[in-house]
Amino acid sequence: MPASQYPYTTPPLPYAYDALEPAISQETMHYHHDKHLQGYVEQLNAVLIRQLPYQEWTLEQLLYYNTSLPIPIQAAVKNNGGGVYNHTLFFALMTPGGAGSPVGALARAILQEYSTAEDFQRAFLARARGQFGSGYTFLALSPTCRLRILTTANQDTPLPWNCCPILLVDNWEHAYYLQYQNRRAEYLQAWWPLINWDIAEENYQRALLQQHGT
Ligand code: MN3
Repeated sequence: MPASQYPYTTPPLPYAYDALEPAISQETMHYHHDKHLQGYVEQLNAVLIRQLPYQEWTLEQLLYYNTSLPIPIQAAVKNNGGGVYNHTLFFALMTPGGAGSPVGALARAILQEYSTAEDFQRAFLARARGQFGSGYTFLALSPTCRLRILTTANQDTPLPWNCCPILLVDNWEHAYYLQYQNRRAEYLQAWWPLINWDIAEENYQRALLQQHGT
């Protein structure tokens, strides 16, 4: 996670705004990155500006230990910090063209948990299609190092459940409505081939280290 401490900055996209076309339009990427993510960054900084002790915490700590924060700032930190965390992961996990299918140790772990890569894809996309309201669908590593498909509402992350995110998709309407209107299933089908499986593998390796260390 780049710049994961106060003051937060908006990480630039690792590709051009139009690089994911036609699956995700340049206009969608401009709004999503420059307005939505930028907004979460600014609001998180505004919440923390007078919270000196918590400026020293990492973004992960703010989310993981959210209920240890002063009650008046808990919700704002969870919502805006989660918005920064989730969007940073989400944008990094896409790439023009995509790598096609899982690679490395993550690919082997997926085959252990789901019998084929296609079964995993079906299960993941079914959860994403079926999610009620705004939120995310994650592939995450459980405390016992098992792969789990999870959904969170709003900008919540799986961190408070001791689960480390590996892959996620943004199911908020702002992620697709300009292009797909209410057709979330079409958006999800178009998103899948964009997944940067090299980054997913990096996230998996980091998650393994984190879960073994706890
Ligand atoms: Mn979003």
